Amino acid sequence: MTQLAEPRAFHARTSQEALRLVKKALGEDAVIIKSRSVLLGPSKARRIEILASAPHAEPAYVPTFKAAPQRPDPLREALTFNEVAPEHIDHLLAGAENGKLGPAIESMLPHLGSSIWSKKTRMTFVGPTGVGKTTSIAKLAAQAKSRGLRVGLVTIDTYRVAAVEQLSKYAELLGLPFLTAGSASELRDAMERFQNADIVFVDTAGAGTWDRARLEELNAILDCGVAIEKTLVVPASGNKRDYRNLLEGFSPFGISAICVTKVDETCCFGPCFSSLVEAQLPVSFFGIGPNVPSDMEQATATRIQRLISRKTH
Ligand SMILES: Nc1nc2c(ncn2[C@@H]2O[C@H](COP(=O)(O)OP(=O)(O)OP(=O)(O)O)[C@@H](O)[C@H]2O)c(=O)[nH]1
Ligand SMILES: [Mg+2]
Repeated sequence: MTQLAEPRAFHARTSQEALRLVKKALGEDAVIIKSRSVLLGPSKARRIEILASAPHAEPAYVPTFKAAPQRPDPLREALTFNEVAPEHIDHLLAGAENGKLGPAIESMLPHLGSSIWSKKTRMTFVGPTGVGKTTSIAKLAAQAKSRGLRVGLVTIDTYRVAAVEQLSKYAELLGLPFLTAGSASELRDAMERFQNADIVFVDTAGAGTWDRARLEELNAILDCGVAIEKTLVVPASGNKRDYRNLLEGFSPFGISAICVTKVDETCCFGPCFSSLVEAQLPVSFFGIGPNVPSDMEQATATRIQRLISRKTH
């Protein structure tokens, strides 16, 4: 039988860092009692607080009967079934409140569902081929228009005729102005022409992380002298290695947010969730189907809880 020592509080900017502090101070077997997000110090900086104890054996008491087998925790089983990383399962369960994982998820993923609807947003979607960059831009452009914002569309994916046609077709359907740009100076010109727009979306050609030349070319065009926020688009289905490779491959771009697409197509969201937690980047949107504009929603802890605690595929 084990007994817990007096709990101690650990603070850090991210849950990973806080967990590292816990393990360093109390060892690998440390028991996490609670995890939450707190405002610390005079600057009111947001920090993750983990309350943890070191277990230590109680030598005096030796049970003479066989301990009853522990009942399996259905929530732990569901999280395992959905392949959430074991350390994230512990963290989620430590922060669970009456089976609700929302606060724990929010403490693990900073700036979930961050809004882009403020004025003067200039953003581009980058990512591998076929992941849903153009469709996501069309969905968001339509939503922005319906909020009364002035929207401009640009594509720098000018190699493929079909790619230009795809976005120009959406622009026509949505009644939005559309420009193409094949170089940094053309992109700067396009941004100048759209200077009165509230939101400008820039579509890019898909690029695999192994294709360094293509990635560098893409980065060179986007480096046009106008600040453009870069959202990395990743599919909801994948394994941990694929995600790590993607995030590392695109990190030289200075990614400011992640949009997860094809959430409707995954039957195992755990690897995506755990990779997002490791990335510690704002997760802005979820693509939940192919329909424009309806199948795009701001990322929420509620949707994530549903995805990682499903009991059937
Ligand atoms: N089910 C589902 N399909 C999606 C979603 N987002 C995009 N798609 C589909 O995925 C396919 C590829 O979408 P695109 O937007 O052309 O992908 P892309 O990243 O722009 O592709 P490239 O420009 O070729 O790199 C299309 O058939 C879309 O309808 C989604 O959230 N769910
Ligand atoms: Mg595209």
